[in-house]
Amino acid sequence: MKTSLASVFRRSLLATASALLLAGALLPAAHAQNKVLLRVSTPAVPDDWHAKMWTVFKDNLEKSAPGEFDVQINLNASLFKQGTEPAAMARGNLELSSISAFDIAKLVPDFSVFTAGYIVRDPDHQQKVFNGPIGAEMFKTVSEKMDVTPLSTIYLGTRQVNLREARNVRTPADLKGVKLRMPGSKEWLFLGEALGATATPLAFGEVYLGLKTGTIDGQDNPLPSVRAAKFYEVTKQIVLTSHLVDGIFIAISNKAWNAMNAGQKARVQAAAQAASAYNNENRIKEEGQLVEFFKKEGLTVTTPDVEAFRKAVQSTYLNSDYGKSWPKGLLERINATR
Ligand code: KDO
Repeated sequence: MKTSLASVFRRSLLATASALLLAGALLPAAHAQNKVLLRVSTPAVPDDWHAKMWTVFKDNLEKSAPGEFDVQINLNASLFKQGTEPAAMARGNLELSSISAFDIAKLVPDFSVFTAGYIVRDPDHQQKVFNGPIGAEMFKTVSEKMDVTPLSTIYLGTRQVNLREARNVRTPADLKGVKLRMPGSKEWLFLGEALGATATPLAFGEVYLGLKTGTIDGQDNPLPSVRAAKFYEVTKQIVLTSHLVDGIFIAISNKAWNAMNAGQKARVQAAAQAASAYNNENRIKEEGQLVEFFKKEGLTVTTPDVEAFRKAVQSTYLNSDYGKSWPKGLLERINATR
């Protein structure tokens, strides 16, 4: 059979075209595989700032390194249960989460100083402590003992007591017998007891129903989370105890961190800073406006004898095994940070 030059040319064009088509079809898959996978798990509800901040994180990375990272955000504790994220990260099953001082204190006992009430004064103090030498020392220990690296400090808000039925609360004695929900770990329960209540462990996702049905009498959380999780719909009072200026930390598993090159680390770090700035700015602003909102929703908002709470909580911690284990001078250094 005779083959004309034209038909050879046609055939080779066809071959090239189908090779290109095949490559085109395979390309997205190969591309996705080469992306750095960053799975996020958090119990935060979608409308809370520390949930929305993960979109800021993702967008920031998409801008600084288009197509380089695959950030997968899982809210509402849908991927890992609240409090189990650090173990999941250490095992390499999860790359990112926002972990609490209470999560850290389980493995780094010195960190329990940040679970104690009335230690950190305000959001500014919190940033200065964690972005200064104390934070640097502590985060180094966290990385060594927990196999996760903290990247930025998130202001979760100042925790207040939120009750199902209104009562006259002036001092810790007035919370006697109140079943106050706390997250499920002994460090959290200790804080609830220090406030004078009967601390009851429950995961964040179960609190709304617990308040609605009356299996708990109250819960403590920062006002923006009371709004975002709609706890105000099933409670009647907020007592402004301001007992804990709470912080969480965007942390990455060391497995994921150590696999990154210097440029990737810098971009992830910058994205974590952007997420933190977004959360902190919005949360602080909203926190200042929420008392009015809750009043409009029909809640009673009261201010107790905060000095009485401060004294009781501080002395409970100082006389406890927690307080006794804090390294000499740490509390003084935290207090002296301005
Ligand atoms: C909570 O369960 O009360 C708490 O506020 C504890 C925090 O450490 C953090 O886990 C937070 O819930 C969740 O992110 C939900 O807002």
